[in-house]
Amino acid sequence: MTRILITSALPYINGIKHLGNLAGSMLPADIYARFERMRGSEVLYICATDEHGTPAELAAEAAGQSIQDYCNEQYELQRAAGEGFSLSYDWFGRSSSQQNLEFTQHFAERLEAEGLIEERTSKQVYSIDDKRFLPDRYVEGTCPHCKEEKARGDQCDACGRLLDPVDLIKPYSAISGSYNVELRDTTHLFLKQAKMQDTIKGWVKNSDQWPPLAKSIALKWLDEGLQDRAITRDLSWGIPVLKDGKVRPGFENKVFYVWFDAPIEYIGATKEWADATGNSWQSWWRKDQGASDVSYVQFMGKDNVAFHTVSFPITLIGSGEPWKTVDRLKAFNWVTWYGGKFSTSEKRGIFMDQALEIAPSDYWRWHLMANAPESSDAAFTLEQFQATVNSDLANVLGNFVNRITKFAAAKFGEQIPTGGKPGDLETKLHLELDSRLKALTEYHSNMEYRKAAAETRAIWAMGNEYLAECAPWTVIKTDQEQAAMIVRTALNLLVIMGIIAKPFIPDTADKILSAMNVPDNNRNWPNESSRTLLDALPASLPFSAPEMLFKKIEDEQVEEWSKIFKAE
Ligand code: B3M
Ligand code: ZN
Repeated sequence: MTRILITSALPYINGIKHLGNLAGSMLPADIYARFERMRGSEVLYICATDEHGTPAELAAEAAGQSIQDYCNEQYELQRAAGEGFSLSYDWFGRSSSQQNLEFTQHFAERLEAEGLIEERTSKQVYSIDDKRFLPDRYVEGTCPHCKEEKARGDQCDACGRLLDPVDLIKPYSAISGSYNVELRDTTHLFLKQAKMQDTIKGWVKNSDQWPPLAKSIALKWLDEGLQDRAITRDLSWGIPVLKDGKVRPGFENKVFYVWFDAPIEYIGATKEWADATGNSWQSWWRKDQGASDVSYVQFMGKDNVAFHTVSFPITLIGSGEPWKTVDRLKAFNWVTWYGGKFSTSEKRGIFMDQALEIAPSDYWRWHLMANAPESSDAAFTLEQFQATVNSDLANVLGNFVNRITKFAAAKFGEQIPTGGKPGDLETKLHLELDSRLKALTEYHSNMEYRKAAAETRAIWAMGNEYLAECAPWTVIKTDQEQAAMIVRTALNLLVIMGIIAKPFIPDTADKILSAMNVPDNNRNWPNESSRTLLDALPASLPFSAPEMLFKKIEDEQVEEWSKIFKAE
């Protein structure tokens, strides 16, 4: 059996994520996990909240809460939002866990033993008024590249460049707003990334299963030459830095940098899962303990690629231990809000909890993946959301389910009718279905979500086309048996339509399959010829016509939502 480890980038703890975050990591990972489970792979799908670093501290401060309380509360909200979107994590952990602390300290110790870590003293921004160093997002100022005036110390949102706080022009404290800052010496652990340049380059070049977007970002990064980087910070919230089992002298007020411990939490969360369920985490992560036959797939937005293709692999490979590294990495561009940015701080766009208040999760899942930001950014608009839901879900799928189940129930009662022999139209149907199912399976395996959604929609549309061609409502006037065969074929087709819908719209798919009385163990990904599939439902099996599956989105709703969410 194929064993597949799936991780989606860990959402920061600082507030519920918006639809763009969802579409660029958690949702596609869930679709891949569901598809692989359906075809019999042993899947472990792991995610967690990313709880350390300055984003968490600043958000807690703004909320007037202690950081621990803030994280506890936000973790619950994010977990609930994930559940609301039917994200089928095997485990949703927390990077503040004891497990992650232990792994993070372990890796630092290994890297130091391998000669890849050393203490270095460098200049950092210090706020005289706040009486503290200002790492990363604690300092803001003018971007040296694009001159944006509110760039953050770690990254400029305007031009997307990663920054070092000391490079900001006119820096000021994000805590007090004070410009009374200076550069002061401070000592940190540095990871000697430059030393790993050739090893990592060789590893990236050998990674033959990465889609182009991930590979080009990694190679660009490597071509610029790897820089050594500090992996500790002058902060109190985070994972303590040890030496020989005790706090490292001089590091009493320092912790590991969030980007050092966050990817390690993929392993930490796996151990959280293993500890809670009595499973082995080693068989997923240690190549000397069974993980060499695991296929490891990561999902993330494009801004996270460098950390996953360069920094985290340096941690894993540099440790000198046989850790599993990523085999396939699926990266996404941005979903934009009417062409502009979704923004957590400015509350621009729709957030996961708000989305569920106005429409069922399947509507969002379908729309976001049918328009996934794969080859370029994708603009979200409420008008397009309405159009996709109404046409694909209500008109194509919903309409077929409704027509065929109502007609079958009215003419033959609520059970699969018997009699009649399949003819030319059924042969044509199963040939087309065979080739479409083959294409669909390939798109899912290749993690090509726009194409997978388009193919899914095309299979749904086959139902309405088949009925239009066979016209059972006419046939039944003269040939009861022939009409029974058409209805039976269409009901079998409906089951296939429900099964292939599952990765994208699991809640609706289950409604369809339950109405058709398809047992759980018969809901696997189709891999036999569709000639068999189109005659799979046992004669006289009872079914019930499902209630209306989708409600069309009306223009008035779009208008109302546009006002609430400042759509422009
Ligand atoms: N939390 C950044 C983000 O949410 C970061 C990802 C960590 S993945 C290990 O975009
Ligand atoms: Zn900039």
